[in-house]
Amino acid sequence: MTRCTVISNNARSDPRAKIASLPAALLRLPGPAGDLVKRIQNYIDGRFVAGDREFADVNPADGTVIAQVMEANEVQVDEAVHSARCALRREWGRLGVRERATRLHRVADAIEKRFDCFVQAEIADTGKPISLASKLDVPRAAANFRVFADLVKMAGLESFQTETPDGAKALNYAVRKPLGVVGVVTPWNLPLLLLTWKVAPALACGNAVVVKPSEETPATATLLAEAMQDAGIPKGVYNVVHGFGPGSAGEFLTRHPDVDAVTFTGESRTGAAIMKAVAPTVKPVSFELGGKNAAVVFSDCDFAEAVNGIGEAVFLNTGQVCLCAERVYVDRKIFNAFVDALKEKAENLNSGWPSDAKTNLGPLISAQHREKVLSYYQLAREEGATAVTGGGVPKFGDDRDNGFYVQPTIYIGLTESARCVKEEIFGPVCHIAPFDSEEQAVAMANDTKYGLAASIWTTNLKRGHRVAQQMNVGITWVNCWFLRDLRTPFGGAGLSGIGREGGMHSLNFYSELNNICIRL
Ligand code: NAD
Ligand code: 6OD
Repeated sequence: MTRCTVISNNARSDPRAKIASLPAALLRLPGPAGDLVKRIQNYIDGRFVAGDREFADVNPADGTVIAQVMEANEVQVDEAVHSARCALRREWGRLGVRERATRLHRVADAIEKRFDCFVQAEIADTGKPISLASKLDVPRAAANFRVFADLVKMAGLESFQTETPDGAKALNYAVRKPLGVVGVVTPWNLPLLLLTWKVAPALACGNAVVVKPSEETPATATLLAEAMQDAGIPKGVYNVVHGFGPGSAGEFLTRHPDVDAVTFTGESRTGAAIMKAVAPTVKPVSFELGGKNAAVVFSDCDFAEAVNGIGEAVFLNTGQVCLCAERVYVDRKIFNAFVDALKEKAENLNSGWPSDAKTNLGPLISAQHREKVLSYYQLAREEGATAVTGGGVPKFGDDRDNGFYVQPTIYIGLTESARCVKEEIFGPVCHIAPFDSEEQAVAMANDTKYGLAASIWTTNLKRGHRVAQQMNVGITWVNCWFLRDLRTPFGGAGLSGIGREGGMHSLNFYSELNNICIRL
């Protein structure tokens, strides 16, 4: 653990405090009047730099402003892209795979050295429970670098001994080359995990990146710059530009003519806007988008395992995981028992302060997102749902009342065509519906324009395989959820995305293959 990044002006030892510290890298500038307001800066060509406008970084747990973020203007985004291009022509572009992999392991080491700073920065931005940030988000960031560093060293490539009908002989083999400058645009729900999930393979393949983290969660992307410096990643290889989407850094980056590829995680309609932006320059894209995921519970499931697993699948990260189950289909034979058990699970969640180790349900990310989720709670009532539990806003009697908490919520009684069953809500909420046959369950689960993930709960092995293979999604879990092996394909069908990342799929997206044919 490093203490290098701790400042004291806002530090509180109270476990209710949203944040004990923000890292020094985020604090290079004093406020206009020399005050101690924290400023989160851009990172361009190896330097932390201001922007000409600022916006507030808000604590979702109590609505206070924790920092000001320096928004990059169009010229700065251009400088970041230029700096990435130049880095490819210098040392980084000449490094062999082994040395690149060694440096990526050092990035993982540097993340682990700053483990507590990353955890604090992540919970400061998102309000997520410390238990989650320290078990999932930050360890996965380090793992992303280690896995892709090892993979790129091990990865083989195709080769063919060729004989043509007219007797010519040749050897064909492919070599892997970087794409060049990759634009990385990421969301706020798992900020560091999702950013490093893309940056690690991009760097492993020898690219340079310009990342545009979500305006809601700028801190860990900036702190990662400090880890990159520590690890000997040359200037220009990793750049961070802060800002919004349209008319701001997100748009400037994705329509920049000198960006060679765009990798994006976020809402489906943002993916559509980015697709338009990249069209004139025909850039490769990888899109990981929204979901309206189903969980299918058969009467032969291990009941306790299914209730626990679906409790996670619905409520983890306050339902703000693209893989979360918002539609739960349960065999009518166990429907009432299942609804009661999930209700009990929801009512036992602890909506505490993020820094409290016992908290397992944080706030939503923002006031605006809470408005959206609450509008679906209202819509569910209008569409005729029965709230089994929740449906409103908790009252705490302390500063959390100024934060963006909502109650964990379970609905029953909607028709399958209801908007609440069709549209992604992205909150701690699900609708549970009964089914009477396996065929009906499969049809209901597949009746969506999305196609990201599904989970199947059954102890019948044959049924597990049979149903899983009929799911029109990118990822199906059987008797588990969000259990990850980073070598496996990850992505979605339909509105849930374009392409697959993970393992070799990431290496294939972040590189160009050059096939060489040698006449023998
Ligand atoms: P969002 O699409 O609103 O924003 C994501 C990023 O895109 C942000 O950095 C934002 O500033 C930027 N952006 C917005 N408009 C842009 C534009 N026109 N041009 C360029 N950049 C633009 O998504 P969000 O609200 O941050 O995240 C929640 C959504 O992300 C949900 O729909 C969720 O399902 C999805 N998601 C998907 C996955 C996955 O792996 N499939 C993972 C996490 C989140
Ligand atoms: O685990 C991952 O690699 C991944 N991309 C998870 C996405 C979660 C969505 O919110």
